Amino acid sequence: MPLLWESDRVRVGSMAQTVVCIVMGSTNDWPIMQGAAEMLARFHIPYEVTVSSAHRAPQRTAALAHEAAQRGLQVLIAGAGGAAHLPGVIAAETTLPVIGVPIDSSSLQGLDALLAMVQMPQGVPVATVAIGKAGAANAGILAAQILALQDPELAARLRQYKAELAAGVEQADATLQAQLQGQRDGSPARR
Ligand code: RP5
Repeated sequence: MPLLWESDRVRVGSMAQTVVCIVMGSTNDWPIMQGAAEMLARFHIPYEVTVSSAHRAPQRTAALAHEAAQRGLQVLIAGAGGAAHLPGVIAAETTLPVIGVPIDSSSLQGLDALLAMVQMPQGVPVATVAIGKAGAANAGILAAQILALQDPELAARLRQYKAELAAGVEQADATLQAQLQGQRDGSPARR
């Protein structure tokens, strides 16, 4: 029997097994949630993307959560805005780790979604990241870090990413120091 959501999910990645599912409450969340997808792609993690809604499609959401583990998924990333129950409802139906991304799609700029996700009751955690784009990217990184516990090659790619972050700061500081030196010398610094 096909899964409720089999028909319209999108799979990306070259490895045999899709291990992360990105779920979002609306296709309108995709411009933000794309940040999670980009991070997963950067770390060569096969993922799939689908839309579901705790409120508009509760049965579809429950089926997604129920079937995730048996389909081989290992981490679920759920983004939603407003009264954002999507990650919490998914977390209620699975023992897989669930990462929640609050989307700033309402008049409260995502504060509503953040509180809905982070204030889960004891027993049903949602690993809630920052509101919006930074949070979506961090969700992808966090998923990679969870998967890297069992994958040394992925762990190495994460170490390389950290090294690139550090190198970026070194480069930014070098540029700043050159600019400041140029100001002190009374001449514009060359980049
Ligand atoms: C939430 O409601 C979605 O995650 C979205 O952020 C928000 C608005 O959805 P649309 O009305 O734009 O589809 O369920």
